[in-house]
Amino acid sequence: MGVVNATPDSFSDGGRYFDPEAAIALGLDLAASGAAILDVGGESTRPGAKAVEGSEEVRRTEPVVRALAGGTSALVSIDTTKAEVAAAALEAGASIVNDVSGGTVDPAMVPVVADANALFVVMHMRGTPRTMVEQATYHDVVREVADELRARVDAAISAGIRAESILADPGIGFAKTSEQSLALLAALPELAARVEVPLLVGASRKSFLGRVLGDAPVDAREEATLATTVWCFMNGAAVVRVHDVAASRRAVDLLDALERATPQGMAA
Ligand code: PMM
Repeated sequence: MGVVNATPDSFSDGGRYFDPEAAIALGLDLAASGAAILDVGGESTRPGAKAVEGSEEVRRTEPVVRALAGGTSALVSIDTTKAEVAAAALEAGASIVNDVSGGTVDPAMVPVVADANALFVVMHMRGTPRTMVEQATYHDVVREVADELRARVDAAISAGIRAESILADPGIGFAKTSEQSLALLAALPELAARVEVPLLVGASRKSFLGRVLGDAPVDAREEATLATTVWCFMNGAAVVRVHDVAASRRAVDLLDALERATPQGMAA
């Protein structure tokens, strides 16, 4: 899954793709680099980021979704917590709704996804991006995140979304300290077993990587991001959400070749 942020204040790309034409060009480039999914977002989820009106978020994302759904063979995902934004994107050709609140911010979200028969990414967070930092308190982060995620998955199923249409995401960096994010990544197989739906992981360029690397800035986190891609796929994740799709794609091609290798060294 390649990240297409149509926001003026994203932490990772500093609003470079705020202009819809630039966001569309980025999405086309990510698809050409091998992204199976393009995740279009119009509201920054940075800790403390300013809220955006639904109408403004639709204005930012809808033309980008329409162009990418029509212009690539990748699936298009809308990264939003608002049902109004999800509905506009689904109408414009999106087939996945990626909700960082797991359907908890807007009660109308799950019915919109169910009615459209869309895929739903249920991410784990506590509070909102404005309040999440002080809610990173856990006794057993893996067990608690798994239980809270599973509860959101169950709520989505009860409200009419098919279990086969749901992916769960531990929400790396969302109401998690760096140590808690690392603990969740280290325990991906256990998390997958507890949540019982395929996992999506978004670790790309996040601050816990900077912390591990001795306060490395965003533009010095690419190799560590690549290590998370390899780690996630070797530990049972179904999808990774990344900015540099070409690099992750090349790493995944190698993993695929290793998986196909025969003991005799014959071409499979
Ligand atoms: N991270 C961000 C935004 N949306 N969605 C999912 N499902 N998982 C994530 O980890 C996630 C997300 C924040 O990162 P960005 O500003 O680079 O988009």
